[in-house]
Amino acid sequence: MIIYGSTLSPFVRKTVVFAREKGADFELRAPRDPSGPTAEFLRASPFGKMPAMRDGDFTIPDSTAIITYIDALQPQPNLIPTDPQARARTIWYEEFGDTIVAACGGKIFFNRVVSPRFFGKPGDLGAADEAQRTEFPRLVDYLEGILPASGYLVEDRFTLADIAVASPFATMAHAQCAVDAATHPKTAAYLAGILARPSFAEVVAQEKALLGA
Ligand SMILES: N[C@@H](CCC(=O)N[C@@H](CS)C(=O)NCC(=O)O)C(=O)O
Repeated sequence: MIIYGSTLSPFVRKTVVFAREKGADFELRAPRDPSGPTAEFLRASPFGKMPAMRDGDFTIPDSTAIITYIDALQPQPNLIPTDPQARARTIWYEEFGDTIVAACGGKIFFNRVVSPRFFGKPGDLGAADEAQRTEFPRLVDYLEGILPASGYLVEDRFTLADIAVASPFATMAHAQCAVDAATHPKTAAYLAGILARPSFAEVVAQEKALLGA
């Protein structure tokens, strides 16, 4: 199986960490070369979004679709609960990570890191600061209010919910936007615990090396 993308993207990181936790056999392949998106990446991702995946002749884009495929191929270890309410809550937290957290993170990471480093253009630092000042506090206030004492979002065990929520926070941490343990101790401890898992920590260490951080 080939996963196309860079784990600096929260969606790619989510997919890669899920695949690693499943013990799936995959290769992470760059979606671009110096001339732009590669033809093989575009065959798997018609709109050029990462991640995308190829397994033999089968191709599919989108982190949630790829995760659904991997989970169907390899149900164990179970990371998407089967109990109806726990399953629904897991998908809500995935959506929270993918849309609400990643929307804030995108403004911060794109303008502070991606634009200047990868596109050679100054980012809109005002937009990044504004997102950190107005959007970020709502995210951490929400988590601080709902995090269970177990340190896991659903069923008091590690699930896709934890992967999906922690991933965009890892992206923001690369852009000087981290949770303050003094004001949000539960959220800071929660993210530290999830991101310390080898599936996350090894990937984030490679990203830091790439960014020279
Ligand atoms: N819903 C998609 C979102 C994918 C996405 O927006 N990826 C971004 C990187 S974070 C991308 O490829 N952007 C490039 C572009 O829009 O051209 C998923 O979960 O995979």
